[in-house]
Amino acid sequence: MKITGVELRTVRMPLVSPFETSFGVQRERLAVLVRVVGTVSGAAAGGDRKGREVQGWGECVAMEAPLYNSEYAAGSLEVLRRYLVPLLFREVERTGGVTAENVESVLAPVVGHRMAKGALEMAVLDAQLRGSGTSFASYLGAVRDTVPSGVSVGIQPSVNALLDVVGEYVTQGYARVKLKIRPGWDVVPVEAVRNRFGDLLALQVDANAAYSLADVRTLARLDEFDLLLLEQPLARDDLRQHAELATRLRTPVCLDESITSVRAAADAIALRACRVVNIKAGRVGGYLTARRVHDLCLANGVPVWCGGMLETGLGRAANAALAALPGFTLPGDVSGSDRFYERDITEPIVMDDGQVAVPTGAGLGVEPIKDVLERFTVATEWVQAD
Ligand code: NPQ
Ligand code: MG
Repeated sequence: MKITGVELRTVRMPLVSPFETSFGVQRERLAVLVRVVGTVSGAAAGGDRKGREVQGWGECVAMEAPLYNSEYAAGSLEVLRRYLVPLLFREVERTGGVTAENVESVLAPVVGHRMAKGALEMAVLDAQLRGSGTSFASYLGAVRDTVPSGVSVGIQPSVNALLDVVGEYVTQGYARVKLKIRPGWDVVPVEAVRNRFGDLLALQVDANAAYSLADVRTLARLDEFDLLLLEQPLARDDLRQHAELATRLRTPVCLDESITSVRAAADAIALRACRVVNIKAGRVGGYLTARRVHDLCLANGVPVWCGGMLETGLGRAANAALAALPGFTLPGDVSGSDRFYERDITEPIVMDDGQVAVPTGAGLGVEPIKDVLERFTVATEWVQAD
């Protein structure tokens, strides 16, 4: 497609309740959205020589502050406006167009900033697929039309509060519960949840890198609670220590923050640093790379599941499509929009009977609702070819 303009929009959405993790408490979701506007020609336009207008949406999952990883919303916005979008325009000028499949190589001169790159690739892919009438799911290779829906439960003020919150999600029918843990909030709350809800509850925990190898004894105490997995216990850049820890635990170790690329996933598997992989498209630079991480894990017999970054309906729709690939054998953090938002910017993604439907429409299959989008928008700018 030819790209004529890119809109960068910042939205600020209140969360239904504070979300606390080992790195802090979030009360709002600030997100950068990317809208790519362009034209498609030839076969994709049904033989229309002049080209047909298309647009596509992307969502950058970087948080407002660099707490989950080094990226942060204002930094993503700056790198998009100043480097990434201009690289795309230069490519269009040089070759007459871009495809989602070559966005990664076009953006490769910029080091890092995978979440920003992933958002731009997602927008180009959405536009391309809307142009050809193909859904994200069908393009990525989905094999299911619904995906099991898990929920991530933040650190609570007390164990009683935690039991109430988990009870609510269990009643709603979530297929799996993930508890956020940190030193001082681990064995006691996990034991309480296991005792209250019984052995049949699919339960796992996420430490967001809050422990060190000195905590092996505490982490090993979690073994008795039959957890599906322990997510990212140690530092993001320490595969070796994760491998060491894994030999001391019965609970499978899963990596999230550490898996920043196909190469990182290959290293983690080769080093036996994890037995399960959390895939987040933004963290690895987009849905195309996410699919390659999936393919690698599937080939190595490593189960994967789809992580979540408090996405709006746009990212949530794309995640549902990704989670429908064959290697996603564990429920993901693909919950209903109402888990985080009173009002989503798209038609809400709905959890029903523990499942989320995979969108079937062209591209993402969902679109922002104009007045809702405007209500949450705090800044908009256009980047145009010079
Ligand atoms: C995780 N998410 O798996 C992340 C981390 C996370 C659903 O547990 C604002 C925006 C707050 C993104 C808090 C879940 C966030 C965020 C936590 C992502 O590690
Ligand atoms: Mg995580």
